[in-house]
Amino acid sequence: MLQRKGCSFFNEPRLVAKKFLARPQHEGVGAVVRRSIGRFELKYFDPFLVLDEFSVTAPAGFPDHPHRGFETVTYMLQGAITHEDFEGHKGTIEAGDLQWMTAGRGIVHSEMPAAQGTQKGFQLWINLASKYKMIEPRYQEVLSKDIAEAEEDGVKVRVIAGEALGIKSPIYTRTPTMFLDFSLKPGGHLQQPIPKPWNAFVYILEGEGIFGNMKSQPSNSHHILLLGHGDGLEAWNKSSKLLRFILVGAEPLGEPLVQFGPFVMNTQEEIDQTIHDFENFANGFEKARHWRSENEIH
Ligand code: FJE
Ligand code: FE
Repeated sequence: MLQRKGCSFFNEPRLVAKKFLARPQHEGVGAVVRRSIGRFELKYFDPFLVLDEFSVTAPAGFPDHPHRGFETVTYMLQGAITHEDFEGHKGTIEAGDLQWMTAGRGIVHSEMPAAQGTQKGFQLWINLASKYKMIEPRYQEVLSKDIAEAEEDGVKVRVIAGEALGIKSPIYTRTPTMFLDFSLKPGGHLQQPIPKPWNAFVYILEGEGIFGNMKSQPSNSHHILLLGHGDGLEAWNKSSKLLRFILVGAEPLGEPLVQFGPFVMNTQEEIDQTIHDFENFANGFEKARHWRSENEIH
């Protein structure tokens, strides 16, 4: 049995079941994303629909587009993104900030660079259970300074969602989810519990790490590691540089999925209805009739 300091512990470390390199591809208008989940080899990792490590330089961006049936989580690494939606909700997500957007029945918005240079971050799309797909849209926004951090023995964590090193995030997740941003100094060793029934992955941002088993091959940046069965993750930084990665996990929904671009429902009928609603400005898309974002007007 592995025992961590404090009271959390686990018995069965998860091993790396699959590993992919996320290569750059074009999305939005002129933007580049490294898409790991959502590309054809890995269409869906229940409940995760898309994981993009994005890189956007003006005038590129993600102009006016809709969402229905899931949540988008935007976590900025560098620069800033301005967002604006059809209800008049707007703001800027800066480096280290988080936006957890529950699109529910419908959001139409734009996401564009707010600064010079390159804006970098993660966008994760998390599916909603059928009973929550048509809920009212909701935002949870946290500034970098308000994201809880903990550090212990060369392991630093920023707790975006869920709990780590005894710290809990205030983010409410409709689909139970953990999202942790770890930095391990050279020599750092991490043991992080993950609920057994959950699907979980690691995405490496910077440096080189060993995941799952001390004797496994090292993995480096822009790789996604899908974790196998177990109740926790062990990771080691045996290199001479900083290792930074995100660990994300969530309870799988186990529901049928029909996706048409930014609309994610359970059946083809619901997708047909969604396209009808969007084209006719109905059932949550009413405000799309007369709305254009500022960047589309100028
Ligand atoms: C979208 C294509 C897209 N990844 N990362 C089609 F690119 C998008 C989209 C994004 C996106 C936005 C940001 Cl800020 C960061 C992203 C894809 O907006 F919604 C559809 N439908
Ligand atoms: Fe969007």
